[in-house]
Amino acid sequence: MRNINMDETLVIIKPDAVQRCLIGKIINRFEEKGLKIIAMKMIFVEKHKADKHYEAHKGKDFFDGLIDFITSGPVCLLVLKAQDVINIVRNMIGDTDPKQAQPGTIRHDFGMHIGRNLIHASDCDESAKREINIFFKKEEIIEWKHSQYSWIYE
Ligand code: IDP
Ligand code: MG
Repeated sequence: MRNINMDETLVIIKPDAVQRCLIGKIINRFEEKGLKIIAMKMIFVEKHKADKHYEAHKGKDFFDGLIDFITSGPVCLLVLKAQDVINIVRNMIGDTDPKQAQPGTIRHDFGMHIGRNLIHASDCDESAKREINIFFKKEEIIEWKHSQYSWIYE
């Protein structure tokens, strides 16, 4: 296996997916793909953290509903690490609107409505760093050697 540049992304399994008992199915997709989980926890998102996480959407008509939704029940947070992980995970979750998302994506396969789209994933490296920082302390990130790497990467 050559030396591979690894990126990190933040995933939030949102309150609708938790309530619908989809945590396992969603995490399973990431594990089967070959992505490494380097942090994971269940939390209630505090309002100030929700505001910070979604600050780019402040002022939009769906903002208040979005903050109510993301703070309405527990979420499951993951940090995933892999080569090109940000694009890979965005492709795996699919379009923001489950009605537009391609079959095989998480939002298509499990979702019906843009306001209940089950999952968040960072959209670029800058967002990933900012978002991971909102939800995880440095000591919560677990660096470990994935024993299958030589079977996942050339
Ligand atoms: P993304 O999650 O695919 O990156 P964004 O445009 O960044 O999509 O929007 C953030 C979140 O805001 C979406 O995942 C969804 O939960 C919510 N959202 C976006 N647009 C709408 C809308 O038109 N109605 C209700 N909720 C929306
Ligand atoms: Mg976004």
